[in-house]
Amino acid sequence: MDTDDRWEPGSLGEGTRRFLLEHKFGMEEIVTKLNILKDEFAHLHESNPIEHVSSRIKTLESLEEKMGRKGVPADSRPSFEEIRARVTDIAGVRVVCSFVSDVYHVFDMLGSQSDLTVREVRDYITEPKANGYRSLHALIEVPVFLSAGTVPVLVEVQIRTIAMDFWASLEHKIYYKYRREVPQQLLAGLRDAAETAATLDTTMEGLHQEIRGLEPLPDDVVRSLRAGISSDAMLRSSLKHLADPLL
Ligand code: 0O2
Repeated sequence: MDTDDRWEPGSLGEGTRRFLLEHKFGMEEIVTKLNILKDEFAHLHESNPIEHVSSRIKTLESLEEKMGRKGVPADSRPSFEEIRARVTDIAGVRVVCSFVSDVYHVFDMLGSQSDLTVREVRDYITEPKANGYRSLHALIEVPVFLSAGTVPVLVEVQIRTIAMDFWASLEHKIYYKYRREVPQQLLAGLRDAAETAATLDTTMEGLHQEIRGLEPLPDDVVRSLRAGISSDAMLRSSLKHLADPLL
């Protein structure tokens, strides 16, 4: 095995560049697929299960830190195969949806595409982490077609609601601010906030299902929605109309 097949600590040698580029290409394939679905829903359907899509490749620093945590420290010069097997979120894509049912719908639409293989699913919605974290994680393998052949690349796709995303962003900031030593009081506050977010998701899902079973919304409500009125104001307005269509 030559040096190009092994990790060089803190360096962007040719092997490392190739390794990270492959992940970037895999990530871009998945993002394109999700954006196609998002556009299709925007143009051809009444509602869109995808609010937004974001993506990132781990930085060298963050990847080396996680390699250390996963038992393949950078200074042991692990092979790229070893790193790939232990660190599965080098390429990450995040999909934010309005409703919990949309999370599973998006997962089904992506996971059933014939060129993708779902390697693993971690459902932290059905079984939230002890700290309150909720999200659906899927490790998806995508073929990347390069000049020398096809490389299978693993991409971690995280699908969550707006409420789950709001919670996770704040928790992530707190976690790093306190360098993983978060005070007990804050941890308890975060767990409570996670419960509140889960309750909000359940309530919104119920209202959403109820509204979907009724007449289509009037044009002025749809226009307000497209203009970006908050979902809370939107729901109140829609419900007011549905309660009294002459209003
Ligand atoms: P970053 O900065 O987002 O890249 P783990 O050992 O749990 O860290 P593993 O085994 O890969 O990681 O499993 P998992 O559960 O799929 O976690 C991978 C990623 O999910 C994390 O990447 C986070 O993005 C997100 N995640 C998992 N658990 C939590 C959590 O409790 N809070 C928040 N805010 N995000 C979480 P990184 O590398 O930790 O971080």
